[in-house]
Amino acid sequence: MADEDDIILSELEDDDLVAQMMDDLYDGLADEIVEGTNILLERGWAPYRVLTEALVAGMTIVGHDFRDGILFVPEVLLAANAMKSGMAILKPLLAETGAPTIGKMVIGTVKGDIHDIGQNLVTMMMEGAGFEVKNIGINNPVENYITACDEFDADILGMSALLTTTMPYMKIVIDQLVAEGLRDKYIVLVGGAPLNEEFGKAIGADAYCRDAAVAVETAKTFMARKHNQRAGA
Ligand code: B1M
Repeated sequence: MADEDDIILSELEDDDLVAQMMDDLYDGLADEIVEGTNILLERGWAPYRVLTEALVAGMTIVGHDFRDGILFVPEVLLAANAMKSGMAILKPLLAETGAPTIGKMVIGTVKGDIHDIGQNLVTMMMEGAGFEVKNIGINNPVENYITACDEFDADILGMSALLTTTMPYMKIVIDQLVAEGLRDKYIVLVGGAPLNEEFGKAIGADAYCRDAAVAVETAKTFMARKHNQRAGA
């Protein structure tokens, strides 16, 4: 759009720049997000503030509109990609400044299933919300989950399945956690188009997450409970 081309990000006041970045994130404009992120950092914003007030806040709007059927997968992937471009700048700086990590999650698609678009979206949204995520990809047998959770010292185990034939494999993973005495060590979240809440309960997961925005909110809720339990112990 001609009007948009006329906007010079570096000439905007902080509030207007952040609002513009949210629009640009919504529109999946990665170059503009990189520019806006660098401008805020140059103006002395802490990396964590840029992440939360510009990128995460923008992605929250995207997540809501995705949930409400206003945005669709291609747009959301572009927005997520734009967010990743900003996050790539912030990631090393956040590590330096020790911004708080909300929690650590291992996520992967179960054995026999190669769909990964949804779980990649969940990964990006979780990272954007302040979680550390180890994404172990597709077609994961139970050993992959258990090894990754152990090595990564995960709080949360996330599983994705898109096929009615592969979703039962989630129960195999959970049963193995129980057999090894590990079930209570991890918050188990499951997701994927053919699942529902009843299925999540039936296989012994802590929660079913309808979409990436719900996954973030659910993970935050469970992590808060975990911290409260520790504090009360
Ligand atoms: Co496939 N496929 N596919 N496919 N495919 C489906 C799933 C299907 C519903 C299409 C259809 O027939 N209508 C159907 C399944 C039918 C069923 O089981 N009931 C199907 C089939 C049959 C197959 C094959 C068997 C086809 C064949 O070969 N004959 C085959 C299986 C391969 C295998 O896995 N072994 C197959 C292959 C493929 C492609 C490779 C071509 C491709 C995948 C590419 C890729 O992922 N890299 C593909 C695609 C793209 C689809 C559809 C069209 C789209 C899936 C998708 O990416 N959705 C799909 C139809 C559909 O779902 N409408 C279909 C977008 C994504 C953002 O949504 O993954 O649901 P979703 O993720 C959401 C939530 O579910 C949730 O958050 C995400 C973001 O909001 N979520 C989680 C997901 N995982 C989570 C984990 C969490 C939390 C939330 O953990 C905490």
